Amino acid sequence: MKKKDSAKASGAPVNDANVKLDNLERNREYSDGQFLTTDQGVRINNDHDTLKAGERGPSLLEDFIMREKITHFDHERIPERIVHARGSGAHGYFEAYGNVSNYTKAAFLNDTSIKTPVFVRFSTVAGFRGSTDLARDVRGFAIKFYTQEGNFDMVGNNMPVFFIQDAMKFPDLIHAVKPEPHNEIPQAQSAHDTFWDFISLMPESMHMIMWAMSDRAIPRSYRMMEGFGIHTFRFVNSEGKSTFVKFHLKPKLGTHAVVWDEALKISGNDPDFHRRDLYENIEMGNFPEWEFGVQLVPEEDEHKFNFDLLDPTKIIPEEMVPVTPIGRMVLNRNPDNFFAETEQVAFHPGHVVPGIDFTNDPLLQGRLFSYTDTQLSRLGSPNFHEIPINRPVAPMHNNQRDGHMRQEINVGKTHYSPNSLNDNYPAQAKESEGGYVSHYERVEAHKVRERSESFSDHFSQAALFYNSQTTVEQNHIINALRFELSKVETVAVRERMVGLLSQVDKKLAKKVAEGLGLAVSKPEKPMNKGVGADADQKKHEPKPLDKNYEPSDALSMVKNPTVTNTIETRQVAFLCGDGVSEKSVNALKDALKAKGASAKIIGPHAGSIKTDTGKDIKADFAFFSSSSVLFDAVYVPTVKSSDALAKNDNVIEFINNAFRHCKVIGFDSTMENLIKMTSIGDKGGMDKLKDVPGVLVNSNTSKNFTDDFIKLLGQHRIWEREQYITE
Ligand code: HDD
Repeated sequence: MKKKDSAKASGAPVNDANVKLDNLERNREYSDGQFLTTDQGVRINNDHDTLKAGERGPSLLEDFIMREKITHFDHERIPERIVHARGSGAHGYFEAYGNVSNYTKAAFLNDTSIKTPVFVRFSTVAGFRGSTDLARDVRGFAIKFYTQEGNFDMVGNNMPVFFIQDAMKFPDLIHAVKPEPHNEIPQAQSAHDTFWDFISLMPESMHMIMWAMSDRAIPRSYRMMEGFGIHTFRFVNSEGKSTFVKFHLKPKLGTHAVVWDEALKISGNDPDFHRRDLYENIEMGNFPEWEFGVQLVPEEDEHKFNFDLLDPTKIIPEEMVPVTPIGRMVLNRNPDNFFAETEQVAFHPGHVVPGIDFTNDPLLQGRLFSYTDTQLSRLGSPNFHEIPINRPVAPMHNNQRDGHMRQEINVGKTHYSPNSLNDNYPAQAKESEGGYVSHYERVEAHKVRERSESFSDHFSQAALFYNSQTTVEQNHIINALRFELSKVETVAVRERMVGLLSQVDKKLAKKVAEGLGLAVSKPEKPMNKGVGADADQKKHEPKPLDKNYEPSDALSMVKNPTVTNTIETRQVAFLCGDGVSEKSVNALKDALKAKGASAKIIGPHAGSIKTDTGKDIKADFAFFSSSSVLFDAVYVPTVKSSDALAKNDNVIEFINNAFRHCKVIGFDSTMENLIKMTSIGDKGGMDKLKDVPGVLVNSNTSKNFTDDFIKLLGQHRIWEREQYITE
């Protein structure tokens, strides 16, 4: 690619100053107009044929060009991340609203004139690098803020809690969820024995299980997910006063998911669904945006809650402590090279800047060790901070030296401190000069290997989450648990899980048990095997449900106060055929475009389709290479060859799936013979269709068809439709 084209082609506004992008420029390579060379810069005359003794003779060892090419290829792979191997990244920026200087001295959160560059990587957790995007899984949401005071990484997820309370259990959790060790089955799924065996013995995971079984685990798009820092961190202001803080990101497009049957089908139709969606939208200039917010808790209120702020399996309900917006984050540029940027980026919750500090959350404390350690084996050297995507934009000087693949050429003869030969440079910075000073926290305690008793309420917030959902969302949780546990072969594990669920909600447990052909036996004391051998079992017995929690709308995607009816960036499939009414197509297409959505033309073949006026319109996809699960809604305009559509199994399946997945479906009234062939057809004839939620018929009498279609599309899904679905 030519140098001058790169920013434009990747969707970035060319004049959008981003110091990190300038910082990357010195490493970019543009081969346009250049000769092919070896790694040593020698021009290559022929890289198609090996050097041989005669045209049909043996290859010669002296062929340095062939040896270099093959050797480099042999070493192209690095170990994938042990978790979060599958991911997608993008560049962007963060702008502060400038309202938190009382709480933190972090300049990038206070100075409204600074546009802080960011690189964000979204991921699934369990699957390998090549696994499907639509696995039921937690999504990683990791942000590197290249601030002027050094890099700050928020290494979060799209769910605000975690499975375990202590980092010591992380290897066990991951071993349990990854494919089973004897046969490496299943890929990117928690629906198997070892995962649920572990979970059934770890009641502390129940809150996270509710989130992971909810539709949050199958997002519609990375652009439509919330992000959470999960742990309680500390803000520290210029007077040294600390305030507890939880980080939140709220997507401008709302938080949305697909449905489970759809997720399964997307995995087959387009395993790169989320990756493609992120990439394409950034290329099209639909820059994803989030509002960055914080929940702030004064230090003196630390013990005011009925849970422990240090326990990462707990949220602070937003109704108790509202989220204060403090800035916005926009992603506006795709990486130039997946490996160099998305694969080599290395995040670490321990990368903090002055004004942000840790708490004693034992999960966070363990993470502070793990992330540097893992980069040493994944990226192979303590110099991973020098990889272009990882290096800060803030100046970097220290006495760390050498090691594999060192890039920097440190000039001078001192690399120790104190030194007198270089006036003791690089010099330590006083706090007033921006030196990082850890929060002055008093710690006085016995050395113990123990869990705090204040971490023992494992069910109340699980129940809070479940009770805050709409009936539709609750049903999805029940169905997810049925699906997952029905894949567990060991009946005792299923039974233990039903027992744990009954501690959260009896009706939930009963419905899951029905799906498994089990009865809910009388509630037994839940097992907690996640304690030390000499631990006082009584002390760690899970506490009974705390009934003081009020349901929280912020936990439901449907009732969420930030829910928006925007249809921006949504894609509507237009099922067309030769002789399609140009007027019908253009009417809805233009109306969608005006609201920021788009139409995709699906036809009987690739290439062009002839309209009723003889014009050609380009088909984006063919019936045989597409599926309604890849779109947000479906429209069937008047098509002359309507019989051909009515007889096409792909078209029928397209519409039936859209119906099953509760998507808006619009038909021109002329398409009656097609409607009759679909599962909508048996809902009682054309005149009854107006009673079927989310199915619109466009006739001369229904002037508001486009308005109604757009309004329903803005609801994301027509959940009332689920009454027609039997599973
Ligand atoms: Fe972790 C990667 C998020 C607990 C150990 N983690 C990783 C990534 C995300 C998270 C988003 C991918 C970053 C990227 O895109 O490169 N991890 C979390 C969250 C946790 C959490 C939100 C709990 C609140 N993680 C956690 C624990 C440990 C780790 C308790 C170990 C004790 N995580 C790792 C790791 C990874 C990682 C092994 C793999 C690749 C990497 O770090 O760079 O070190």
